[in-house]
Amino acid sequence: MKKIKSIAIDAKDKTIKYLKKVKREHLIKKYFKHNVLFLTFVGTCVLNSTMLRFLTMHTIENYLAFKPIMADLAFAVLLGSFGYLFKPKNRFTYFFIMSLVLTFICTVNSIYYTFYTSFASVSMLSLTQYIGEVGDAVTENVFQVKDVMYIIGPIILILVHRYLKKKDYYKVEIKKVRKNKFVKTIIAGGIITTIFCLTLSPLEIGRFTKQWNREYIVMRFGIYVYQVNDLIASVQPKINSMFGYDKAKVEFNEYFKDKKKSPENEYTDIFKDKNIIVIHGESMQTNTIGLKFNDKELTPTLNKLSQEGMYFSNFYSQVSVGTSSDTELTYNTSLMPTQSGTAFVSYFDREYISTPKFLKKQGYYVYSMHANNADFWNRRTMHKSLGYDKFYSKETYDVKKEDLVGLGLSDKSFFAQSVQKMVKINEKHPKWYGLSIMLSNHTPFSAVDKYGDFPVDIKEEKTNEDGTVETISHPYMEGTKLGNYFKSVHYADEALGQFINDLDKAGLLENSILILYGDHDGRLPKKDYSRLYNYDTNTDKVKEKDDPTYVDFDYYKYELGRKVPFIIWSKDMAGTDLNMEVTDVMGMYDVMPTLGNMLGFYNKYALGHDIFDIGKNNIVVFPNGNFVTNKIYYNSQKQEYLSLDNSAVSEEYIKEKSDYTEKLLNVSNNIIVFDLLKDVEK
Ligand code: GP9
Ligand code: MN
Repeated sequence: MKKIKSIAIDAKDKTIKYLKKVKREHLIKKYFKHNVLFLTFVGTCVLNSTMLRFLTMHTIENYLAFKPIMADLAFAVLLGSFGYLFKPKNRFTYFFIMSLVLTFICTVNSIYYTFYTSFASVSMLSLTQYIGEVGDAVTENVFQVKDVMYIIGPIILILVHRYLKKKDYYKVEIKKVRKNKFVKTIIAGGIITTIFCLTLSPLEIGRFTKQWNREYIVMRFGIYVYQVNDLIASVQPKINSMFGYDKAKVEFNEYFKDKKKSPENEYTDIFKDKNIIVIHGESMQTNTIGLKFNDKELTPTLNKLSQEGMYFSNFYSQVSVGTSSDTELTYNTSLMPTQSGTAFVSYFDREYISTPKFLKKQGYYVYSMHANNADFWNRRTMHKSLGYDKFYSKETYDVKKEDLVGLGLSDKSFFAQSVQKMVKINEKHPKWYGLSIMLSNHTPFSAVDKYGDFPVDIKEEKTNEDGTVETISHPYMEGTKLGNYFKSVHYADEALGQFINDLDKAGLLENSILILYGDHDGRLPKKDYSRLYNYDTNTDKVKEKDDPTYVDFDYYKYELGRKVPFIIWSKDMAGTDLNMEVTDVMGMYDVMPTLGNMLGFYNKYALGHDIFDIGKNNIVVFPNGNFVTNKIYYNSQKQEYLSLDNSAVSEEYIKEKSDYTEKLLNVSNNIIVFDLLKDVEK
């Protein structure tokens, strides 16, 4: 202890001494004087990057952002430090080349942003169609001043270099001095990087690794760090697919060799040639269906659809880090999310056998609609890979400020504008299949003032001694994240209700089938669920654990509570044979085979099953290795399970299902990474 104390005092003394020396000997002034070129390089790099953010994302946040400036500074200092390894007379050449490269990055991104309201990705360069698009962008945009003004960086560098040359600045330096300067500078760069990293939140780190929201990353990390990160993310899938192809192909052939199309069942072709309206219900959960607060239904529209249609009440999404995009992948292809990265961002250029492609072959017009930036989750590119004829993204919607809720355009406005588009589609095309991706019910569910009035408290009527009646409110879920989620869901449900009404008014429900899925759960805190099920109005607290009515909302309850709705509905389904509840466990990967049977197509390489074929024997596997059947929920990390039908299962059962899960996840990943569907007969 004493030793540590003395080291600390020693370090403090040394720092004070050093700072005094800095002051006495004017070291800062001297540093600036002797490192003019390096500092000019760093300054112009930061200037260009700041200018790019300023000219692209016009929000006050961006003008004042401190984090990206710090990231740019760290990057420029680290890159610039290598300049000291060169002899002074050659140093300018190094800085100049680097400056040109960085200027090029700024210019390309500036042009790209004008067209796509996002930033460019190296991975896209492998797509010829992308090059075509950027080619157009360049020719149409080349004279815009804002795109070429980044040349100011190299110009300043040349001017400073000329001035320094005149002043005879470039003195000979021995190798040791150069190395010393390099080491000191790179250490300084490392210190800035460390400080920057310490300022990052887990959300920022998470988004940085996933790289799907490019604007967000540039806003926090600056353009240079974004581009380096993008380069690594783009190269990784290439490296992954370089090794192991032969083994993967053998396993793939083995897996599918005996697979045969199941015999027809009573649902075969029932929806053939119908128009299909698919709704991607952002963060919608099954446990909201039927829930009431103060006698008011939380989700009247979902309640109605589930009561009148085919309701799959034991349905799970199977997402990994790619959340919304993972569900879109699995829904459309019956493949699982990839083990590293996300299919939408890293493997967009693979061959996919998808529902849109099958329906196109049947003569359908196939579209998708989402009022968010087209590059979110790389949808602009990936929806093409999945076979959609057209993606109606934010660019095709009128996004008014007053219509914003949460991440972007409100679901109400999105749906209202979508109906207008659908009317036109319906006029032009004899049959169509379209996906509407909702947005408002998105974490963090904090736009409470926009969701409308839906109290999640408990109101109680109390009769006073004088006979008057007063209403008292117990806060219950008010002010909790789950409470806010409920308000948000209520809003989304109302939007959905309006959409269905508007479709009906426009005559678009007459020959149509509506399909709704929740894309994943709302990732809500466990403790909020505990409050939901254990609230004590007398204390305004969660009941004690020893209370006989206490519900232990444990790991399994949480996992099982992550179910999402899957509903197939049409205007005239109520009261028919199709109006039913399917309670067998089902996953997003079972949708393609189930719908395929109803719509008249078959994908041999689907990993899920037609639920009406497999029924109670189904298994839903999750990307983390967990699985759920009608009998058990299995936690693969802890290698333990929860029985769902109160019967014990044998070790062989667990082993067989675990092996199946592992194999399926492996084959699915290999299909995507090694592009194994490229050569199969479709
Ligand atoms: C983005 C939206 C949300 O456009 O679909 O994606 P998520 O965060 O749910 O993956
Ligand atoms: Mn989502």
